[in-house]
Amino acid sequence: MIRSVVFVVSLLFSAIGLAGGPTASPEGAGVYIISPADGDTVSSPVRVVFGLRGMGVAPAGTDKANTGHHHLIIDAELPPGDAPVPADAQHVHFGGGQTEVSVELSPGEHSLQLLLGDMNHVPHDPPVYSEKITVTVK
Ligand SMILES: [Cu+2]
Repeated sequence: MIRSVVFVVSLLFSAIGLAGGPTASPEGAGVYIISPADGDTVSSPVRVVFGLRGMGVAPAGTDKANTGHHHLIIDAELPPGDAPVPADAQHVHFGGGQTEVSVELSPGEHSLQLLLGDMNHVPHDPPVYSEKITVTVK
């Protein structure tokens, strides 16, 4: 049972090209969106609160094991795991070590997902990312 789960998870990683970068993440590390909840109807600007377990938040450029900074992926798939996270309207960096943001979103459905990056904005190995949630902006 466990073996088949591991197999499926590794298939998922390869399917979406997430190999991870040179910086290791510890076992049990996880990132998650505290607020809003999946399926919520919200008004813009939307306050998004980031949660992290098993690792610490550090500003970009900080060379410290088991730390990273948040990236909010908006209406996009996860980027490649072995390259710096793009910086654009759909890939927002929190290189200052921020753990929440107020983001302007147009009315309609939007997806939100968190991806942790190392000091060089590259995802860890294995990559640390949240479930993708969907919110509706009224
Ligand atoms: Cu970054």
